[in-house]
Amino acid sequence: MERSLVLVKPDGVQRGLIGEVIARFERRGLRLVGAKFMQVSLDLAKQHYAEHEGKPFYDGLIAYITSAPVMAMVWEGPNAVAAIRQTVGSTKPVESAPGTIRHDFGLEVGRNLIHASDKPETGVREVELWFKNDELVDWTRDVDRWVFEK
Ligand code: IDP
Ligand code: MG
Repeated sequence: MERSLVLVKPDGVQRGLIGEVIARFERRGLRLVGAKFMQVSLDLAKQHYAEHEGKPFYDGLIAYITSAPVMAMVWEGPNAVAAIRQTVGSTKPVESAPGTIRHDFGLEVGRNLIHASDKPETGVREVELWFKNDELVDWTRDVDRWVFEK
């Protein structure tokens, strides 16, 4: 089953949107596999955003993600990465479709509330980076057969 890392970033946590984000993914039919409320270390922030090192917004991005606690989660489902990115919206809130999280709650790219893995391979790498194996729960729901075709 495909998996994505999801972070409710510090602005989302400060604005009381953890429940809103969880509700949207639950409603979508995705299955929660792991969750932890945590302060992000500088080391983890740098590993997570390594691909952006050297870009003009990099220092601000590291300061943002380490500025206050985040809610880190793993969600799974068929096409979970694409489904979650769709619910999250585009990187820039003003380019996000109405109804997406970034559209409905955001204005600025540097305060875009949420992170989601961008490809299935990224999902695998990010889940490994953020969670130990024993922090992830393998489980099934009674409703799975009404959400998942196979
Ligand atoms: P994504 O979060 O939609 O995958 P990425 O391009 O991977 O977007 O960028 C990672 C994060 O870096 C964004 O979510 C946003 O917080 C921040 N970011 C990207 N571009 C800018 C920018 O131009 N200014 C400020 N922050 C940015
Ligand atoms: Mg990205």
